[in-house]
Amino acid sequence: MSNYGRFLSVEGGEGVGKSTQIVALADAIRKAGFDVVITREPGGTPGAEAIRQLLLGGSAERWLPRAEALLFAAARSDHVERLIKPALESGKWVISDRFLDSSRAYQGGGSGISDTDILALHKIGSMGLLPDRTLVLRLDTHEAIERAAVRDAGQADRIQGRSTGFHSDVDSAFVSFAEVEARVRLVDASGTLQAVTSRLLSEIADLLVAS
Ligand code: T5A
Repeated sequence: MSNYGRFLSVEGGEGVGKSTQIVALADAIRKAGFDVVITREPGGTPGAEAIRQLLLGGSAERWLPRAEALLFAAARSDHVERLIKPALESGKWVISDRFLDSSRAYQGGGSGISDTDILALHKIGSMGLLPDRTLVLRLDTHEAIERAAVRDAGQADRIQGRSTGFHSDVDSAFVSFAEVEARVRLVDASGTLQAVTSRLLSEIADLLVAS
């Protein structure tokens, strides 16, 4: 393997523990001797963080699905060109809290934009960059809502606040990606923090050994 870094994305529904687990995952990868950059979507660079404010704030009807998909793709383009690619090229591991598969699941599975169109936007905006591994955390919807509600004191953003049916379509989309794409792994997010971290680590063990 060259000194090109590894790219991981962590995906899943709201409140399943992505941000919490990414910190633990990064600690374990650093202990194995690698530099790790943690980032998030939408966001990660000043331009993409500005687009994040447009996407997550305001009324539920602020954006229709096509405009929303374009804004996520524009934010991702800036994120990939200015942060993710340079970090990988300098040999660092990058862990992104959400990436392309969130657009495929939310704007695709949840809002009806075709997967072909989402992937076309990704090719234009981000040169089609895919993670080496995508870890999808899955948790019973009620438990996830409870975790997020405790953390946010009931203040949902404009996408988080959509219907249970929408979030269930999002989850089904993530499952369908794992059925056909080997890089996508479903990981049970229930139980203790440590139990979830060790499940995640076992899904990237081969990448750690090969690097
Ligand atoms: N979106 C994003 C799209 O529609 N299209 C796209 O292309 C992209 C990139 C982003 C929103 O944008 C949408 C998806 C989202 O709706 P966000 O604010 O970045 O939103 O938030 P989310 O990514 O949805 O994630 P959350 O912040 O809601 O939740 P996390 O990160 O999954 O969960 P976390 O780690 O904050 O944990 C939630 C709570 O649970 C506790 C934590 O301490 C925390 O309080 N917890 C546990 N409790 C018990 N046991 C465990 N094992 C626990 N693990 C965590």
